[in-house]
Amino acid sequence: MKITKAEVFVTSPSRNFVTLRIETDEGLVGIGDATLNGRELAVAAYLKEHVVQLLIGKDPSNIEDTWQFLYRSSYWRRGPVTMAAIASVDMALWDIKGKAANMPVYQLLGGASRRGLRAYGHASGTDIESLFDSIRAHLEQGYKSVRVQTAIPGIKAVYGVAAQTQASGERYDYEPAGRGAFPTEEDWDTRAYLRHLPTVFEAVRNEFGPELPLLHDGHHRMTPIQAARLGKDLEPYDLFWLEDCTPAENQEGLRLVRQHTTTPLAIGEIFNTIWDFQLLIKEQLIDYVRAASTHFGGISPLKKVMAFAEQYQIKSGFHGPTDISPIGFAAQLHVGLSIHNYGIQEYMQHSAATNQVFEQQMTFIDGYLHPGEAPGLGVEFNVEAANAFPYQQAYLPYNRLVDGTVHDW
Ligand code: GCO
Ligand code: MG
Repeated sequence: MKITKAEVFVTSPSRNFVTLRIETDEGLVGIGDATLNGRELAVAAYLKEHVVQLLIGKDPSNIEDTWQFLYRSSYWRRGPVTMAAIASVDMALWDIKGKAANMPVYQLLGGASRRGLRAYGHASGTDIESLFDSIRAHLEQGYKSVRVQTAIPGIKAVYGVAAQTQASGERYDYEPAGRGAFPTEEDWDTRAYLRHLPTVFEAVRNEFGPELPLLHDGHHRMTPIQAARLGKDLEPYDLFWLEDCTPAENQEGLRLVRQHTTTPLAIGEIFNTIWDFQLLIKEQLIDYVRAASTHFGGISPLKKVMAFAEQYQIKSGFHGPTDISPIGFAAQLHVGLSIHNYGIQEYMQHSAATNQVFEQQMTFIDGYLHPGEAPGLGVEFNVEAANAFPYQQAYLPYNRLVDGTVHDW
């Protein structure tokens, strides 16, 4: 089999997605996700200008060889743009291999290790009542685990808290990428956050009882000592995890956090390679691997990092916001279904328009996800529908402190 064509599509049904579509001389088509929220066109250009021509004539069966070739021949390696581009090739080749074998990708990865994948959704509220309503709405949809994000008194806009209306029609609880020519500015005050958050978790536990797994995303905004304090203060409320409690670059800071708290930690949504996890896994400084197939070089490296993590009883918690396209999402469902050390999957739900462009086989039944039994990844890319939604410039917001200093968002 040979690759005869590789095309890059940028489409914006509710939000921007970058898709690689590979054709073979045997008529099989494979698709991959290369979406990098807010920097989409850089990846599209990387693929169009530097990768697509290298694929023509190659045997699509050689997934590992193609991955190593793209990674090592580029010399510079790593980085979100490179790794999202390589991820899309990797996924498309797994898709083709599955279709050639007439099997879903999870079968090629070793078969199913469980019946379905436990998922968590994003509840949020501007006050306790609206937060409770949001948690109840998630429970009604079948979610058995819920991420809790809340407004903070005195702060105007906080990451993860739903806007009042969803102009985009996206079926999720907040819009992290605003369209327009400049990122929107939000404000931040860590001391106010540290004071307020434990009171919210106390209220949630009192209302919903001890069983419900609760998660929280600190979104890189604390120093290690602040994160240590928060982890300690949240211990009575038994979190499933505290995510991105410090900026991920400062890995040694996690040692300090660990010394002070038994709240489980999840990190890695902005990591690009297995090497980014080396210290954190080896020293058991985290409990959950937050990598996303799309930003981590695809299915092949995700399997490898989870095999490494398995030696240390560290589980998966793959990044699954709606800025991962349904292709990237399906890719990590296949990995999640096959590995032994599966933990949980973030699941925000794509919009109807997105589901028109990416026709998914994936199911969400009674709180559990399954990638389906279709050969390959189980997602069809509708080119005509994609072309009806042209790219629209969008940026993630950013934070400033009260005195104007830029802060992690
Ligand atoms: C999460 C993430 C996202 C990111 C988003 C940026 O835990 O789902 O933190 O909400 O902010 O993916 O594009
Ligand atoms: Mg996060």
